[in-house]
Formats: sequence, structure tokens, C-alpha cells
Amino acid sequence: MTLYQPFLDYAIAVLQDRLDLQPYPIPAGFESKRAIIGKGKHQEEVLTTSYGYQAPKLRQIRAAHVQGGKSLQVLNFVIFPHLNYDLPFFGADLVTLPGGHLIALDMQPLFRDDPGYQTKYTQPILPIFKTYQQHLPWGGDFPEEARPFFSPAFLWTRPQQTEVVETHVFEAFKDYLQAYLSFVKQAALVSDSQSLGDIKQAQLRYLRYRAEKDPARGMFTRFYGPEWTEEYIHGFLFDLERKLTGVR
Ligand code: DBV
Repeated sequence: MTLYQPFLDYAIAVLQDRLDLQPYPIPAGFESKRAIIGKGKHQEEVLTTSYGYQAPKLRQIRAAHVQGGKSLQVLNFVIFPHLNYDLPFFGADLVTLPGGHLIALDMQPLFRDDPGYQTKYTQPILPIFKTYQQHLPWGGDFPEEARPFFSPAFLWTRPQQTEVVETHVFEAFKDYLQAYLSFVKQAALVSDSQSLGDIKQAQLRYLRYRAEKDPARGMFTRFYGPEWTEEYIHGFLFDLERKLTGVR
């Protein structure tokens, strides 16, 4: 059992329990991908597996799970709501590299600076955030340009010990996901055209940023080559633009 497998298992079980979950198509060749990296005694297999679901209010629920031995484990898990809901994105980036663990967990807002939006989607999360803050201190250096995409309840931390990931981070992940699913349950259809336009723009802004700045691009390119990587990013991980234009 690798470090983030329990996170993935938990998420899928809870989603199945609380949503009318359907599969979301994963383009051929991207469900599972292997490479051998390193030389001689240091050879290691890196396996990337993908998971995709959808639900009535949620356009795409997807996960990428990278397993490459003790010092290379990643679970990137994002929920993209349909464009006729003002729901935030659920974003989890759980990363273990030779240098240590890097954890990002948030309900990523569509409208970061709108007080009404904060009241609706950030304030209810702040008590959960504060519960974990003492065990999961702020992770420091963080790309300034990414700030608009995170809420004030952004859990960003770099635990030294794996045990902290297995305990506090796992508990935080569960609480954030449960809270997100409560938001989903409550979310009402948006129908006025001004709001719909704003949501679409905010979704595209987020999506373009993430596709362009994907911190995993370098890693995937080294393992699987540039062609596979770009297609994985634009055709699966961050696919909204293609889905909107119908380009394949
Ligand atoms: N990050 C992804 C996807 C990944 C992934 C799809 C499937 O968006 C993994 C894999 N994240 C990943 C890896 C690293 C990070 C780092 C492998 C380490 C990169 C490296 O050090 O080589 C949150 N993830 C990060 C960082 C941040 C995030 C802030 C540090 C990167 C840096 O310092 O530049 N989550 C990430 C992020 C957004 C988000 C930037 C922006 C909206 O939601």
C-alpha cells in the first residue's frame, strides 16, 4: 500500500456514497502508464494511474496517482463543477519527492475577493482549517501568481514526517472533502446570464493557469515524453477548453 492509496480509496468510497457517481471518460492510453527510471541498482518503476468520474452537479472529478517508490508519490485530485453552479473547485495536491512532502488542500474559489462568495464558501471551512493549522504549519514559499486561485482556508504545508501525512493530512483531506460534498448538496442552479458568464470566465482562468503552470509537467515529460505529457494535461487533467470547443 503506497502513501496516498488510502486517500484515493477514501475519496472514491465517499463520492460513491454521497453522489450519483458515473464514469468520466479517460482518453485511451492514459488510464495507466509505466516507465522505468534510474540506472542499475537504482532502477525504479513509475506508474501513473488515472481516475475519472462525474455527478449531476460536477462536470469532472479526476485523480492522477503517481507511484514511483518510497520517495516519489503523488496524488493530484481535483473536482471541476459544472458551469451552471458557483461551486469552488476541490483541489488536493499531495506530493512526496526525495526532498520531502508537499501538501496543498483547498476549496479553490471562483471569485477570491468577493465577500459574498467568501461568506458562502470560505467561512464554513475556516474552523476546519484552524483545527489543522497547529499540526500543519504554513508551508512557506509559494508562487505569488497562484494566490488568486486559493482561498483563505488554503492548507499548504510541508511535513517532515510521513506519519504526519498518514494522520493529520489524511484527517484534513477527509474533512475538506466531506465539507465540499455538503456544498455540492446545497448548491443551486445558476440561471442568470451575467452570473453564468462570470462563472465561465473564472473557470477558464483557473483552468488555463493550471494547464500552463502544471508543476508536474517536468516530471511527466522526463518519465513519459513531451507528447504523452501535453496530451495528458490538455486532454484529461485540465480538459475544459477542449470540451467547450469540441476540439479533440
Ligand atoms: N500538480 C498538479 C498535477 C500534478 C501535480 C496535475 C499529477 O497540478 C504534482 C500531478 N505538484 C506536483 C508536483 C509538484 C507539485 C508542486 C510533482 C512538485 C514539483 C517540483 O518540485 O518539481 C499546488 N503544487 C506544487 C507546488 C504548488 C502546488 C504551489 C509548488 C510548486 C512551485 O513551487 O512552483 N495546486 C498546485 C498549484 C495550484 C494547485 C500550483 C494552482 C492553482 O491547485
